[in-house]
Formats: sequence, structure tokens, C-alpha cells
Amino acid sequence: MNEHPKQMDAIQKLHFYQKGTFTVGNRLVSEDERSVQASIDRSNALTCGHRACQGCGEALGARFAIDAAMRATGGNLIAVNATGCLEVFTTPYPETSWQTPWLHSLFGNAAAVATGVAAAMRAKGRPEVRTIAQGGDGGTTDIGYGCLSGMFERNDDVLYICYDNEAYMNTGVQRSSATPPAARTATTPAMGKEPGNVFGTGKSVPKIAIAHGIPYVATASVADLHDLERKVTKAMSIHGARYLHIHVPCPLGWGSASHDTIKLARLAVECGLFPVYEAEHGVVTNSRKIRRQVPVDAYLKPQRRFAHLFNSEEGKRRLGMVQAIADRNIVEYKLLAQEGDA
Ligand SMILES: Cc1ncc(C[n+]2csc(CCOP(=O)(O)OP(=O)(O)O)c2C)c(N)n1
Ligand code: SF4
Repeated sequence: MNEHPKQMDAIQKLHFYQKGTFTVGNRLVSEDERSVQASIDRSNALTCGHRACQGCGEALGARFAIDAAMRATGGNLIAVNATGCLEVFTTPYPETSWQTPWLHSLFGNAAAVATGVAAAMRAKGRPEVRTIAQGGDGGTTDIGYGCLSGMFERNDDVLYICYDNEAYMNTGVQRSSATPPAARTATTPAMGKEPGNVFGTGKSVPKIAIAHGIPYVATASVADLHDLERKVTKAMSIHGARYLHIHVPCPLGWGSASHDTIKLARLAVECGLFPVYEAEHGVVTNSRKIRRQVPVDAYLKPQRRFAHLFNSEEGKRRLGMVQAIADRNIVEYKLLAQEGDA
């Protein structure tokens, strides 16, 4: 029987996602391989009804991070949020998607407010209540950086989580100091010989956090949610200042397809542009190995913010410069798997 085109549209391909994924369905894998999300008693700290874009990496990262922290603390958790997408899409007044005590003050002071919350809990004789601060890369690497460095330097008992989508997304994709070279944003040259962000600027807050010598620093990706949960759990087992930097693709700001979020996050790791590692007390202790390095083109091409790199000789030259950054990371963080690596 021939299907009418409209009927064809209505027929959706069914995928059996259950086994082997890191999502709620992985109840079918053995218990020790399951993520926190696989458990029916997960806290659903960030629940339905929020207004993130389809495929938002930040929403996914926050849900897994906060649920893992809730489990690690037996639900004794207060989260402080910087201004930004995560704050705006979860709490359109008078509603909220958070099912945990949650506080928003200003764009740049989340680390300082969290320090105050942790101190207040101590003063009230409730040291079991733990504190997390969280924000986007703009709120972390630029405007909130002074408060964050102070929190690190005083070794305050706070886990700070940065959701790095590589620009100020909430206000229309402006450049931050975490925006990668060559990426086009609303505040970088749109055309000319060298469109997009310049090379040789910006900063690595994970590296700066390590330089503060704080107890725990890690990077993570929404491409490996098990690793992300493990790092949050580990961070909550430690007292003092801790920092977790999570790479979270943003379909709206990157000009990528919403179904490509996880794929792009994985390619960023596998090409070497986003190294995944851990450090304790100022020393890098391990890095996630890559079996086979993929060329940066595979990661950059599906993103419209990098389209100009693929349509001219000048673009090709700058593509080579991006590849050189990835290659340097591979060496610096010893990212390529050697024979005998687990
Ligand atoms: C002091 C101050 N400056 C500017 C703003 C406007 N503002 C609100 S959210 C935002 C962007 C947030 O970007 P980022 O921290 O990277 O988080 P994202 O939205 O990308 O998750 C800006 C500029 C503000 N609220 N307060
Ligand atoms: S703009 Fe980006 S970070 Fe903000 S909700 Fe949309 S996808 Fe998420």
C-alpha cells in the first residue's frame, strides 16, 4: 500500500535507545555501569517545563551535574546561579524548574554568594549542607572571575561549575574570553579577510584554577556523562574550593543542528580542542585518552560560526592554525592513547 506523503511524515523511525546509552534507559546495563540518571530515585533536580532550546548542552550538563551532586550529598545541597541562559530558562518568574534550594543574585557574584551560603550553613551548625555555584563561561571567565579567584584563594568550601558554551549566549551570542579563535559571534568581525574571533587571546580558567593549587579541578564533556557524574561525585567528596569546567554545545550560538549536540561535544574531545583532565592540589593527575585523533574539520564544519573557514584560501590557512592548537593540546595533556593504556 502506498502511503500518502502526509502519512509518511507522521511515521517516525523508532530507535531502541535503552541499552548502552548514558540516559535514563541504561537500567538494562549492569548496575555498576549505570549512571545516576538510570536510578529511579534520581532527584530530577532540573525537571521538565524549562525553556532551553532543543538540544541545549547546558541543560543536559546541569541536570546530570546537579543530580549527581544531590546523590553525593544525600540531597543536602544549595545551588547558586550566575545570570545567564541556565538561570533564565529555568526560572521564568514566577515559575521554576529546580527541585532543589536554588539562589540567583547577580551576573558576576555567584562564587561570592556561594561562599556566603557555605559560611551561613557552618554558622547555623548545618555543615552537612553543601554548596555549588554555577554559571556560563561569560559569568565565569569574565565578569565573575574576580569573585571566583577569591573563592579559590580562600579555599572556600564550594564546588564551582562552569558550563562553557563559548560565548554569552543568553544576550545574543557575544564573544567571551572562552570563545575559540576564528569563531564568529555577534561581536567579532562578520566579514573581511579574517572574520571571527582573533587568535592568541582568551584564557583557560581550568589552568588558572590549577595555578591556585585548590584541592580539585576537572574538565568534562556532555559527550561522556558517566565521566561527568564521576567527577561531580568526587568533587563532593572533597572539602575546600573545587572547579569543574563542562563543555556544552549550544545549537543556537554555534549554528549547529540540535540533534548534533552530543556528536559535536565528542568531536571537540577527539580532535584535541577540548582536553578532558583532572588535577589535584595544582598537579594534573590524569587525562582522558583519545584512541585516534580526528581532524578539526570534522568538528568545525557542522557549525555555521566556522563556515568562513571552508570557503577560501585564507580560511584554509586559519583552519591550519586551529589544527595546530589541537595538536599542541594533544602533546601538552598527553591525550593520545599509548599501547597498554586502559
Ligand atoms: C552586570 C551585568 N551585565 C550584563 C548583564 C546582561 N547579561 C545577562 S545574561 C548575559 C550573558 C550570559 O552569558 P554566559 O555567562 O556565557 O552564560 P550563557 O547565557 O552563555 O549560558 C548577559 C551579558 C547582566 N545581567 N548583568
Ligand atoms: S541559547 Fe544555547 S545555552 Fe541558551 S538555552 Fe539555547 S542552546 Fe542552551
